[in-house]
Amino acid sequence: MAVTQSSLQKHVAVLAFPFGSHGLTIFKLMHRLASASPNLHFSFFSTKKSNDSLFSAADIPHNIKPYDLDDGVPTNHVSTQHPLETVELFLKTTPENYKRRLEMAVAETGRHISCLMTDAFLTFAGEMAETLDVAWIPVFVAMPYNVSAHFYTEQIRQLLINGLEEESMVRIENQTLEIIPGLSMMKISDLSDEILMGDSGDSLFSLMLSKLGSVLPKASTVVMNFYQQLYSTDLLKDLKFKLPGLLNVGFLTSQLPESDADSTGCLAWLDRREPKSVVYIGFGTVVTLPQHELVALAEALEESGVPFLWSLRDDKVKELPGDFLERNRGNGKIVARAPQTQVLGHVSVGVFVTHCGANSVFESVANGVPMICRPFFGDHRMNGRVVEEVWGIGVKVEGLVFTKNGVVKSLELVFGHEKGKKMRENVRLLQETVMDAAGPGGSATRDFNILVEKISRF
Ligand SMILES: *[C@@H]1O[C@H](CO)[C@@H](O)[C@H](O)[C@H]1NC(C)=O
Ligand SMILES: *[C@@H]1O[C@H](CO)[C@@H](O)[C@H](O)[C@H]1NC(C)=O
Ligand SMILES: CC(=O)N[C@H]1CO[C@H](CO)[C@@H](O)[C@@H]1O
Repeated sequence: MAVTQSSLQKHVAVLAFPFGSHGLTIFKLMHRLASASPNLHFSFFSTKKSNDSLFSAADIPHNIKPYDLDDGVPTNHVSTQHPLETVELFLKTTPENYKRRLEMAVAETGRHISCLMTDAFLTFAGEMAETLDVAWIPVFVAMPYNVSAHFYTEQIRQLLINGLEEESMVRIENQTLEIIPGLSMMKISDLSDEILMGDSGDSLFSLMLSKLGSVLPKASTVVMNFYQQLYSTDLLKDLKFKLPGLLNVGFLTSQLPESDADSTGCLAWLDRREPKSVVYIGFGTVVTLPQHELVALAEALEESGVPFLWSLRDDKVKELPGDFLERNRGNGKIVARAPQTQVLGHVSVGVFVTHCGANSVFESVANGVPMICRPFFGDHRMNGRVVEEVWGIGVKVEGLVFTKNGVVKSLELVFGHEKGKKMRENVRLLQETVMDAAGPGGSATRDFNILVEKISRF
């Protein structure tokens, strides 16, 4: 592309939602865009904590500059460990914290913002873009099934209210969402508390998400961390109708990092195992397993005798049964943090025990690894439903909590049963689909190139 004066002036502001793997996801997208568009300037806004981990890699393109946001946590604050606590504190400071830093970036670079690319959860960004008179590009990092539930929140709540009048809550939980395009396989109990609570909940997070359905259609371009081929027909049709500027650029976090350093020794350990024999266990950064489930999981691993690689923080390792580590040294490895994409890409890994966060599911699919799901909150239950019933590439643990017997059964199913064989076959086919779509000439590559083109014109 020829360097023109106008493209030299462009300044893309990227606003991260700095929780879970949201920050990493939009960072990865920006990284690819910045490499593809060396003449554009990118300013990235996230908290210091998030910036520190994202910008520690060596290969940051020269045209990206990070800015630290106020995280809203008061000094001397005593944490309650609730996963939404820091989110709420952060949201209290928005959008002013973003606005202050945006002004700083404009002053520093001498360039006006040319477009605002943000995590789609930051629903206030639509208005910010309007004020700045620039295009807004929301990036949705969870599954499209999740966005659909936010388009039909009113209908879902009505369904719940009608149901409650006639039946008890226990019966309602199994009611399916047939009336919602693309969600017929979901049950009421799969939905998140944010949706079910309605406006009665006073959380800023719920309030922000409740605006998704009304603000997203105002954006001329909406980016999904997903592949067009992986939608059900109904879901894609409905979302394309609501969001005509939908671009499916593919999974953003599943690409392997440049460095192949193995500081934890996980990969060398995996090298010594049989192909597809190892259970990999990892619950991301937000989920904490209660101790009784941790113990049940450990006992199940020991009982079934399968080799395991467990990503577990040091403070949780202390909660394991007495000499568990000693007894299982030959068969298992525990590390504080495993390099997940590389681990899932290793031939020895046969199954992933996961909370079913969207990026974990995507990384598993991209590497053709079936899953055992233990959903916790947010979109996990919906994702688990997709994994088990829509794609047929995994199983949820019995009762949705870890018990020794439940885990042993799930492991037997995946490794020994005819159903497990079918899951591996299904996930291999999905992996191929994803590789084609991400390859040269694939649909995700095409949509990414459209995005590159758009941001240089806005
Ligand atoms: C809902 O479905 C689950 C799983 O199929 C079942 O165990 C449970 O008994 C059902 N609940 C009711 C009230 O029918
Ligand atoms: C969509 O995902 C987010 C992130 O996990 C969650 O907070 C939200 O409640 C989900 N929505 C639904 C309907 O599950
Ligand atoms: C503004 C800024 O650069 N903030 C942090 C982002 O990440 C880098 C690299 O780790 C840190 O040094 C900065 O403090």
